[in-house]
Amino acid sequence: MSLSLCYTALSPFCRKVRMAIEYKSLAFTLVQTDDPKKLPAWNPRAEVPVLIDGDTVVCNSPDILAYLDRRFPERPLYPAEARSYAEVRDWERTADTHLDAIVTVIGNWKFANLPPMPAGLMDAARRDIGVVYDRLQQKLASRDFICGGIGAADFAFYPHIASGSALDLKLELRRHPDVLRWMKAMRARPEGQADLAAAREWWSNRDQQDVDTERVNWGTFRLEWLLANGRAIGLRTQFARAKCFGPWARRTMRYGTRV
Ligand SMILES: N[C@@H](CCC(=O)N[C@@H](CS)C(=O)NCC(=O)O)C(=O)O
Repeated sequence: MSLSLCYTALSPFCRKVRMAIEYKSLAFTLVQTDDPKKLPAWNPRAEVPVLIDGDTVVCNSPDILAYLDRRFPERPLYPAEARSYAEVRDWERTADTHLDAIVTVIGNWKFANLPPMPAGLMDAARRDIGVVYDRLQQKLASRDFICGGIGAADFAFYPHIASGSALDLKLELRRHPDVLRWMKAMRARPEGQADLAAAREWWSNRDQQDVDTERVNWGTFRLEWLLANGRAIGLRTQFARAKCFGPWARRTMRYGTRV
């Protein structure tokens, strides 16, 4: 039974999962859509990625990676040893929550029909992302991959940093030389090349993409970061007009249900 991945080339979470599947050399089909209504499997948060493996549907990228490791143990994404596993999860979670919050909130202004970006938000993004990049620089100064061997932490960080750079949240050559070295090495790998090609293809067909620019997925950590920086940008109105989306519309559905 082959795997299907519900995917969009712009989502860092989809890109992480795709890179992990390619790292494991697994056969898979891409179901590409930017419109959650077209997903062939139900994710109550109306989010991608979603992995379909026969009758099994897995949502949420760290859960997908953990599933892949159990189903296809070769070329593991997580170490078996407990402390090392906790360390990889810590870094992956930092990418999925903290880094994603900054990059996606800024990215929402590029893709969604929102009021003008509040003054100072870009500076706050640069300040906060700098702290994450400094930690990463310390880590990568003495190694090739974030937690030793390549794995979930690398595939989680790479797409966010690449997207951040396209949004003017760049690494600094003097401050983060080893993160830049690692980015270059990740991009040169087959998984990085496939990721780059997918992003280029998406952009070259921008006019035909089915992105809904009216509805925004703020997500928990993104909202937290926005509010921590004192910006509510009329969220109440956005929710009232159903411009924000999430699981609330179909509360009774279970994760992982086939449509
Ligand atoms: N925690 C989820 C986050 C997934 C997520 O936020 N996906 C976004 C794209 S980055 C999404 O599907 N948003 C709805 C949309 O783009 O239509 C994961 O790790 O998979």
